[in-house]
Order: sequence, then C-alpha cells, then structure tokens
Amino acid sequence: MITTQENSLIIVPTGLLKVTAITENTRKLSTIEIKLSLVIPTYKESQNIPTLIQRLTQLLDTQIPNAYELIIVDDNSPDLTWQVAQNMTQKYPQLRVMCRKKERGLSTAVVRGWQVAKGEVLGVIDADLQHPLETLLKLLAEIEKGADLAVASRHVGEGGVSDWSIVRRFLSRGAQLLGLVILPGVVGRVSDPMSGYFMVHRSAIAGEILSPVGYKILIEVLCRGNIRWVAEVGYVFQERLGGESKVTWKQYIEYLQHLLILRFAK
Ligand SMILES: Nc1nc2c(ncn2[C@@H]2O[C@H](COP(=O)(O)OP(=O)(O)O)[C@@H](O)[C@H]2O)c(=O)[nH]1
Ligand SMILES: [Mg+2]
Repeated sequence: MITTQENSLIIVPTGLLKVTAITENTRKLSTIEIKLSLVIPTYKESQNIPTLIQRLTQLLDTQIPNAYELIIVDDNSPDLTWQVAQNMTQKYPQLRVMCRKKERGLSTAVVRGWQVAKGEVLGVIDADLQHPLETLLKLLAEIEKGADLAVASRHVGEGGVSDWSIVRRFLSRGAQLLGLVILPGVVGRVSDPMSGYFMVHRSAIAGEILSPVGYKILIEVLCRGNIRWVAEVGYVFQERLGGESKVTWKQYIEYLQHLLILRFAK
C-alpha cells in the first residue's frame, strides 16, 4: 500500500544521468527563483537529519532566504532516514525528499538529486556534519564571482582533517596519487579530488551524460563537465555527528574502476 506520505516524495528520475539546462520558459513559470539546490545523499543517517536540517536552514535563511532548496536523496535506508526527513518537510518547506528503491550508490544519488533541482547552482554536502556548514557560503561566493566549480578542500589554506589515523591519511593520499597517475589532467586540477563537498554551476554540466561509479562524483564532474574556472576553499573535515561511515574496500575498487572508465572515455 502506498501511504500519503510516500506520495509526497519526489518522483525518482529514470534513464540517463543527465542534468538539463534551465530554459527561459521554466524560469518564467516558476514563482520563486531558487539560486542554490543542495543535494544531501543519505544512507542510514536518520540520527543526523534533524540537526543537519535545522542548522542548514538556520544558516541559509539568514543568507539566501527563500532562494535555496535542500534535496535529500536516500537509498531506502533501513533506519528510515527518508521518513525522518519527510516528517520535517512541513516545518521546513524548502526541504524535498527522494527515496530510491531501484538504484544505489552515492554518486548516482547526487546526480538524481540534481536532475530534480531547480537552482542555477548545484551543490552536494554529506549528511553527517563532517562538512562544516559555514563553508557553503564561501563556496557560493566563489560561484558568484564566476567560478564554474567551487570545491571545499582539506588541502588548501586552513584546510585539514581533524584526527584521522595514519592509515586513513595514507589511503586518502594514495587514492589521490593513483588518480594523478591515471587521470593527471583531471585529478591534478584540484588539491582535494576526493572531496564530496562542492558546488557546480548548472551550465557547466547541463546536457552531459554522467555515469559515475561509486563515491567520487567530483571526478566525474571535473572530467565530463565544461569546467573552465575552478575555485577552492579550505575546510577542516570534522568527526561524524552520529551513525557510521559506509566506506569499505568496495569503494576503493569502484574508485579505480571509475578512473579507468574516465581514462578510456577521454
Ligand atoms: N544515497 C546514498 N547515500 C550514500 C551512500 N553511501 C554513502 N552515502 C552518503 O554519502 C555521505 C558520505 O558518506 P560517508 O559514509 O560518511 O563517507 P565518508 O565521509 O567518506 O566516511 C553520507 O551522507 C552518506 O549517508 C549510498 O549508497 N547512497
Ligand atoms: Mg562522512
């Protein structure tokens, strides 16, 4: 049985992972202009959603009131993350929720979210509060200055990681190095190609068929998008608020696969 609550979820786009341009017609038809569409991919993040949404809206309401939307794309999490989010939509009308049942994976979730987005600026942020929210304003400022892509980086300026083990630091840098060897012209354009925290101008990816594998949506955007100007903003990667990381060895294998697919696509 489909409940009314499920009915008000966003319909999941199907077919190619392609973001469309905003036409003059759609612009004229929409009553309010959305500047920023921020996608939050989730899997088993129910503990973090209330704090995340409350803090995000508090921040964005002071800066760009009524000009943003938050799009949760959940992969039918067994802890009912989508439902926790859906229950908040009355209080937070700028919050929209998608629950995917047929597709899985972080990167495709992000693109599916962008496909239903209304904004000119498309962003992504983790749900676990590891990405400091204030950085959003700096990223948006870079896009407004004219950047096609603004990446939050752990390796520029004040950036860093809070208290990562040696093993985790090694794996992260190793993955970056591997990327530099396989796809130097793409991975070498940013100091933190592993970042999952960035904004891209819709026009830079509109019409491109994206086919990301695994976790690293930024590499897909850098490679297939029409990115001329890249800006970077330093940030310190925080500890998770609640729940746990979904990263396993599978994501490292998928990363390698993704790099190779892009290498031969070029
Ligand atoms: N929709 C969706 N989201 C995911 C998936 N895997 C991870 N996420 C979300 O992506 C973000 C980053 O994942 P996380 O496990 O915290 O990665 P880490 O920060 O690198 O340890 C979080 O908001 C996760 O809930 C997935 O398969 N599908
Ligand atoms: Mg995380």
